[in-house]
Amino acid sequence: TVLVIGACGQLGSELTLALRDIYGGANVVAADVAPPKQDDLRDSGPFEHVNVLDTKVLGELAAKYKFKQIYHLAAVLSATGEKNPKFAWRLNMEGLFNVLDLSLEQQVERVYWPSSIAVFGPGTPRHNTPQHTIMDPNTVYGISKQAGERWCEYYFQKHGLDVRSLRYPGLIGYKALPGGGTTDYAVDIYHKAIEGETFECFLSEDTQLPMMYMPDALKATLDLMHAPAENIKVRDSYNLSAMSFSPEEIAASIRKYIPDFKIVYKPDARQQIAASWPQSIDDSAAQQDWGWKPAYNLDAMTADMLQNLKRLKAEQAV
Ligand code: VAH
Repeated sequence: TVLVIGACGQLGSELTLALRDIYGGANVVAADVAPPKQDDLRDSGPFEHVNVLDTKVLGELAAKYKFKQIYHLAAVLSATGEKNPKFAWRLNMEGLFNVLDLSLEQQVERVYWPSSIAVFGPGTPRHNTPQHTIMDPNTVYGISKQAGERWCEYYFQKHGLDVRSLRYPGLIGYKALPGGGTTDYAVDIYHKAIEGETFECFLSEDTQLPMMYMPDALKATLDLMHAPAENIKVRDSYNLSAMSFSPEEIAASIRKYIPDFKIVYKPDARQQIAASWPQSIDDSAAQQDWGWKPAYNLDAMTADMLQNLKRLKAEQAV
């Protein structure tokens, strides 16, 4: 059995469905602090109410289902974390410790835990950021991801736990609205575009950020987790990349499909967070160790996003 913690989030809701396609719905338990909103997620397999800070419930679930794999995705993201620093640190770190310790106790075979380009900071080389380089994150979220990477490598080296991790760029998908990320403007922009509304962007027009379309993020996660253990040379977290773009570039891509789309720029506190992150990432280690290769560029993502959002809008209109 597979456990997905944070299964109702932006990544979790799509990863749970992908895992259920592979392992069978009944064999993938979706766990979160709130039940699924999407029908396909709710109807495709078991759901359990889990707060990752509650070790008693985690232990009971592990005894009940005998998990072979755990995907621990629950976290407070960058922008929200700056509003609640102490809670973000507690949830992100204690949640990870609970999952790492549970996995050791229950002999879980493989654990997945997402890191982020947020582990990099103002002192990090911003172009083609190397796999091993300066990491001086200045958000609580980034600090928790940097510390979490160290602990994952520690549990692998000291206890032999097969825990694997990817430093995701900003993730964009049409199924679940994201919560509290600095890159989430790139999801909201598509929703506003199909509504024919002017988009108010909270980042400045030239803010280049590494980004990835959800199908690529799912492929990378599953390719990493299905690779033979001896191929996994990086045990803190792999750099991962697909594309980089700025708000004005994604707006231009949208205008290829919606010519009268309008955008205005009103940078807020999230501009400082974005300015501390890399503009592009060197993911050659992931390419070499487990054959990583993205499929979507900006225009392919825009075409797919707009087509699916329009379809969902039409379905909901009936
Ligand atoms: C965030 N979407 O914005 C997340 C991600 C690289 C960004 O970590 O916080």
